[in-house]
Amino acid sequence: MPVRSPYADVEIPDVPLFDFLFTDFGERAGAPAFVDGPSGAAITFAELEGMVLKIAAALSERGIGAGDVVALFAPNTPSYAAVFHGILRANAIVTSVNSLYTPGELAHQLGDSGAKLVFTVSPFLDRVTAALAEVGLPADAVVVLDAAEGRTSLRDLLATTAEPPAQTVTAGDTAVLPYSSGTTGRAKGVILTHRNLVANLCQIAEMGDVSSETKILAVLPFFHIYGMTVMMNQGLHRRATVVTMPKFDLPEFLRVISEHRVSRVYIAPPVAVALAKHPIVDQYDLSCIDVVFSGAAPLDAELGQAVAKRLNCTVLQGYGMTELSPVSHCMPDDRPDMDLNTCGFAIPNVESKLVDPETGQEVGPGERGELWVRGPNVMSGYLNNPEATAITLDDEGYLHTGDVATVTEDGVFTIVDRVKELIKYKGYQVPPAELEALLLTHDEIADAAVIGVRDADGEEVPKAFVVRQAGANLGAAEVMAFVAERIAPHKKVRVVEFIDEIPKSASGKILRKDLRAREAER
Ligand code: AYL
Repeated sequence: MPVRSPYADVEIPDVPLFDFLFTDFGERAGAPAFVDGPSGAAITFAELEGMVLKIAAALSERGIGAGDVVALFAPNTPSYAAVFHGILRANAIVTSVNSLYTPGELAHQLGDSGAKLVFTVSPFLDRVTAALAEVGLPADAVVVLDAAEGRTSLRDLLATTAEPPAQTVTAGDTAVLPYSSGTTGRAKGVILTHRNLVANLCQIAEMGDVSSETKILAVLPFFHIYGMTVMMNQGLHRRATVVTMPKFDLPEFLRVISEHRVSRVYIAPPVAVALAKHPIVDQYDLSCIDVVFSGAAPLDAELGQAVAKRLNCTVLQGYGMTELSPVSHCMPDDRPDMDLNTCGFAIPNVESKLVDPETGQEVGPGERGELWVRGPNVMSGYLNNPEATAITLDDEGYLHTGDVATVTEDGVFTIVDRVKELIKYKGYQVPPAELEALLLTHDEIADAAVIGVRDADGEEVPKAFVVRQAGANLGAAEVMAFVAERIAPHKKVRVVEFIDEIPKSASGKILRKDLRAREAER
């Protein structure tokens, strides 16, 4: 029997995201919706709505509308939110791009998603220009959020006198295309509809105490679904204030929390290490923090407890996946006592199953099984990739997560392992298939396989097993440098081992489990 959420189902309004979020701000209209952490510059809910409508009007004037994809390649700032919702309000689709991507990675996402226009910031223009040329898009298919000589800027769009277009999208239409490798292969566009995003906001509203009193810190990027839904859009939904930071830097992070009196901090586990252990933390008044919420990779429970004790706050953990919009399981605010090894309960409207991958049979409480999730937050599929969709979503609507979990009689889930290829470095996805394909382009590499291993600090890092071409004398440093020059820093190969042969199945698939077993014996 599937495990139903212990929470009562919530109603999911059948409306596009704009209609769901931008209604009746009431007393909050003049309150800050987004504050730029470094500078303190704020925009109110009413100002944000005004910007969204102008951006929609200007995009519509430029011929962007239903079905068009627009890329957003920028760090977290208040204007990120305005552009994001402006694109949706123009009836178009946002593909959010990792701001550390190289031109090649950006070009891949632009080409694959069919993006027509890129919003970015001036320091990223070199990479954007190279990527546009690579995919054959016009060099002027760019809008900068700040300002750059000879470039269309956000300010230009906001100056339009046109009216916003009629809203023609409906809840079932695609809203965003974030990229995820899922259980296998390279990064793919994850089709999330307006309904998916609205649903996840309604679902998480039942779990967390986020209100107009809350100040959310958004240092995790809005381009990733965690930042997009849980910080940017949840903040808007609950009429909270979201304080943005363009990048993580520990002293600046602590200063922004303290100065803006942030009450709710969303993190990935590596930040917990700093909060628990770094001496500098004591130099800041962090008494404003009520909740530190960790997701995106497994949190070490002792570390979580150390953070709770040091900051005198509640520490919570959630589980999610881009394909789940992203949250499916989390701890509620009113259970600060929960075991931090767990990910809490299935959120409202979510059904979960744990399935033995060998037998396909559902397992009972206490037993390990692959986590399958069904609910209104489950993606509709991968863009232009029916094969990947078919192996991930089954006929009954369950998404097969590739994560292994256990559940108690009370419905508390713990993630215990991962059976998919995916590696997570500091909470970011590293698809082994992408690194393997890249390694194979090196003249002196005959074959390669990549798996996740633990480094000395217990962090998961990508390790490449490399077979040299006959006669080649390539070294580990050269392999790492070759990869590092071509991909974003979080995907760097951090360990290399030369090997005679990559273990493969009869059908030619890399036997990652053999490589993992080999690692375990070391
Ligand atoms: P993606 N414990 C263990 N593994 C986790 C956890 C967790 N708490 N959360 C995410 N993962 C892993 O698409 C897991 O392998 O989305 C999962 O399949 O970048 C993969 O990360 C998904 O990676 C929230 C809000 C988590 C957001 C998220 C992060 C979504 C990350 C909980 O409440």
